[in-house]
Amino acid sequence: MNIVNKFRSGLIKTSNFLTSNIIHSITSKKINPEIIQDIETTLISADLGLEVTDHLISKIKATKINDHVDSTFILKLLSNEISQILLEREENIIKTDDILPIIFLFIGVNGSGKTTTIGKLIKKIRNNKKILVAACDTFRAAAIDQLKKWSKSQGADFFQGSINQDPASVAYSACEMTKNEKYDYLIIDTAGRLSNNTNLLNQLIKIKSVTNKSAINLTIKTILVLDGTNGSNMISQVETFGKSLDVTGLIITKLDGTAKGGALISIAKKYQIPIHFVGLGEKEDDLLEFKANEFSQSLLNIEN
Ligand SMILES: Nc1nc2c(ncn2[C@@H]2O[C@H](COP(=O)(O)OP(=O)(O)O)[C@@H](O)[C@H]2O)c(=O)[nH]1
Ligand SMILES: [Mg+2]
Repeated sequence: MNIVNKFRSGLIKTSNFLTSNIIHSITSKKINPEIIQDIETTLISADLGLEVTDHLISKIKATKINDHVDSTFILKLLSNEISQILLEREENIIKTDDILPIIFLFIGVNGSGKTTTIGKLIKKIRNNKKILVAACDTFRAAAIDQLKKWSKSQGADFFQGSINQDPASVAYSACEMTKNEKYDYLIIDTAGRLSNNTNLLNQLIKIKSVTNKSAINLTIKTILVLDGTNGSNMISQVETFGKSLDVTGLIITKLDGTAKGGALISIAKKYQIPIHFVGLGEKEDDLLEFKANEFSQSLLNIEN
């Protein structure tokens, strides 16, 4: 399957919701307040958020009253406008001028898809590179096993501490190993659930600070993984994690399982944080580099 078709099939729930409702709304060739209202409701329901919705509606209103308007016209207009918003967030997780080694610190709430995404990411970046994966979710044996399985199957080396060991000390050892054994990439997996948010954040801050100490002058990327099925609730997570940790990039998972995929657009408009990948399934190839045009065209079912 080519990349456009992968986006299309992965985003089908949100896409079907948006396109069928919008097509249904266009009841005349001239845009009238009722049509506008209907489209607005659809955009809000798909979690595009007020800001993006207002922006898109203003663009629809600006179309000339004499213009022959049909659903294809409206879907194309929306796709183009959304694409423009998203283009600014398109950025590879590894840039051509990045100096190796790179440390990726994966953060996010429990179940957001961190471990699975790390597994998929190894396949994306492994091309002749030496990769170490470190299990800093040290509280659950099952979490360590899950990460180990992904690492082994995708060809990365695996580092773990003992169960319940301080995750920051595991991270520190992994950084030292990365330098000493000349790894190109270190990927650190973390826990997403602690007794409360403050504890979780404090622990992540500690992991980051020891990583900084061991890896002075190395590139550290802090990647926040968000569960796309949470729709607009993802925003509060960007706020919470972003406040204490300098988040350098986002990965939004499980967009295959929701009709609220529009929340990605709302986040793209609200935060100047690159979106590196989207997760569109549970398998190893279901992680797609985020592409603004492919994303918006798939969402509104526009042929290129
Ligand atoms: N449908 C779907 N499921 C996903 C995706 N990413 C992860 N998952 C599933 O979400 C669940 C939680 O993922 P996991 O990686 O363990 O989350 P973690 O707690 O953040 O490490 C697992 O069952 C994954 O298979 C995705 O993009 N699409
Ligand atoms: Mg995990």
